[in-house]
Amino acid sequence: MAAKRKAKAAAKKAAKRAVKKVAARKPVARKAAARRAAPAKKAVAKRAPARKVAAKKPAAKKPPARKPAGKKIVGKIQIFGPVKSRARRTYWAVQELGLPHERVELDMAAGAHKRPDYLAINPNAKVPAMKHGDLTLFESMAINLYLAKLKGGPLAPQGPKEEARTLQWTLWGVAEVEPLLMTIGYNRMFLSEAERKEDRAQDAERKLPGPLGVLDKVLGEKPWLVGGRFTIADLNLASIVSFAKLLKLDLSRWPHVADWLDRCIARPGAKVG
Ligand SMILES: N[C@@H](CCC(=O)N[C@@H](CS)C(=O)NCC(=O)O)C(=O)O
Repeated sequence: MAAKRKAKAAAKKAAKRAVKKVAARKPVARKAAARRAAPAKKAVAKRAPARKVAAKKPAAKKPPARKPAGKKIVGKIQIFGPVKSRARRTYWAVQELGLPHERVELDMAAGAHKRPDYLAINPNAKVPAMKHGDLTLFESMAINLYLAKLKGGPLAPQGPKEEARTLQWTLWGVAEVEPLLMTIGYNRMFLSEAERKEDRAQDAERKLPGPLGVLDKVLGEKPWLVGGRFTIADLNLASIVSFAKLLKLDLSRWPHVADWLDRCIARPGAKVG
């Protein structure tokens, strides 16, 4: 029995020692865990500033404010004509192209476009006209095509095929659409009541579905006239077709034309004031 008690007491002691050992190991385990955690903390501490630097980098590399792509222009560009005239389409072009320019808003009511200094620039006594270095130009569309080519970039035609298509739509607008809209405009708006002839306006309005139907079909197949992007061809033609809005003509019969026109004139560059 005594031997049994002795053995029991020895077992108890051994168990106590074992508990002590574990207890003693706990702080060690805690320390080890702390040590294991420490490098992690250090790594976090190390990574943190690295992350800060990484976050700063893109800010330092921030791209400059988006400028329209294209060549740098040398020499002063002057555009002659009031905003409420065909000069508006040229102001639209220079704004779209991001070209620095000077506006010379002639007082046409006072006959500024008939004075010798202006006639030296445009002998037709009409606006717009443009001066760039030793080049003087009249005809709004010629001016716009020159400016687009001068600047280059996405608004300008890329290659002979795009150039031909740009000319096609620009000349077509001037020849097929503008005279009809002008006839309506003169006979319903610009001429004095006594001079207006409503039958002329109606005749022009009857002819309008011809060209606008052609344009509607084309724009039903693609969003823009040339090269799948907004170009000077869209700007030139939209500047003509938008005259229909001023005349309050209903374009809903040509939904693709109406949609395209809205997209063109909603562009920030089209806001000429
Ligand atoms: N085809 C010319 C037409 C120019 C034109 O007729 N402009 C009008 C103003 S929109 C003008 O200057 N008219 C002279 C006048 O009213 O005396 C162009 O597109 O530049």
